Amino acid sequence: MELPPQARSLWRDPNRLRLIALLPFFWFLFTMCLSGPTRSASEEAGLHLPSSECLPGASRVTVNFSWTPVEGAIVQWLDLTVHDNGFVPGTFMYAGALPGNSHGWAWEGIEVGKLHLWRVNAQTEGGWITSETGAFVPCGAPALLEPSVSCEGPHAKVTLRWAPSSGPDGGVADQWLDLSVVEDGFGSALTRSEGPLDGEQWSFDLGHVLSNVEYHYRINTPTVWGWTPSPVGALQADCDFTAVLPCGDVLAPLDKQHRLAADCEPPDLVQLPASISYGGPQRLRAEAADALMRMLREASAAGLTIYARSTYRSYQEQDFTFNYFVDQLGRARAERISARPGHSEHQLGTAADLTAASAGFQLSEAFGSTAEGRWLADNAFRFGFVVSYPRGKEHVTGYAFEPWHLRYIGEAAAFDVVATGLTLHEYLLLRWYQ
Ligand code: DAL
Ligand code: ZN
Repeated sequence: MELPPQARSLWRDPNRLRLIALLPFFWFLFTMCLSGPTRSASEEAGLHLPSSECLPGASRVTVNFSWTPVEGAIVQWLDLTVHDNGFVPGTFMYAGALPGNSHGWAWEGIEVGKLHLWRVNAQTEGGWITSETGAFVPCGAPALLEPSVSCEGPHAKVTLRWAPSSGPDGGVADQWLDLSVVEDGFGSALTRSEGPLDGEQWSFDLGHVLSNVEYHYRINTPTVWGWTPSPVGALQADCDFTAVLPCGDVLAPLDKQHRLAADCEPPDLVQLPASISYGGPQRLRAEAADALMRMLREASAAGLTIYARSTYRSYQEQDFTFNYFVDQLGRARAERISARPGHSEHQLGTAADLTAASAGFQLSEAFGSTAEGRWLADNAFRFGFVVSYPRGKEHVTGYAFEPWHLRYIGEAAAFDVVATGLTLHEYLLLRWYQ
């Protein structure tokens, strides 16, 4: 290509050539002057995800904003808008003028569940720099309300209720219900999760087998901070679907599935002699009282002094006893050592809790290792008594080992129990339903 004469001379001039070589550099300096530093505004004023405490049931929370301030900023303004209105002047809130080097601000009273946009403006020598825009939905954890439980025929129906946290559009946020039989066991294989739920309650059928199991539950809502759970609630359907046994039968298979009516009282209670009673007057049905006195007389002849410490207990007394243990030890432990009202052999008037000085007059496992406890384990059947809750049989009887608790069933039946090696519970059930 033929160059014009001037151009040709330009190309030949070494000084001009040097100038041309430097042109990209001049261009770079020029653009820098016009546009400022090449680092982006968001790098200058980097926003960090706001954090907020999730307050159950709260409609407003404090949100902590933080960012990286622009170097050399003179003053900064934090803009906040509830709707995506593009920060149109006059429609958004702001916190200012914040010091140039400030990098955080706690903003109180921000509404939960709504989409918020925010940004930081920094005034510098070179003008205003605006950060990128951040978005978040403040977290208000759902609050649990009182559940309702009803016992309908063979079913326990439970309705869990809660106050949901609201979603970005003011509606209900995504919610998941976690249900667990293990306290704090959410996330385990035993957790059942239902969702997404868009209401304020959820009903389910516990059936009757699980009606006496304690459940733990919570509502979980996803937000930009991750899952925000409600506090954990506990519930138990106290439905009694157990069979009612006739009153006054010595061989009634009383257990966790069979009970006596609340007004069932033995017809022939007699008071035991004070000499074998501990902790106040003790009463048993006449036949059982007679057998007990014979048994303790023979123990005494063998040099062992045994006392009756707790004998007949009415439905109301058992109600008090069971609830005392629930208060003291919690329901799960109470269920292992105490019968619910209507389910105790003590209401039959044929069960006696026995103890001795060697066990400190306590009803404890230690009694089983005393000479008196061992003698009873070996000899009680000869008088018609059986240890109802033997060691190592909790999975069968439903109760922990009680070496002190003996029930009178008559000599023939007691002999059968020993001969078969069954627990009293198994033996009586077999007899009852055969
Ligand atoms: N301690 C036994 C189980 C009762 O309460 O009858
Ligand atoms: Zn007892």
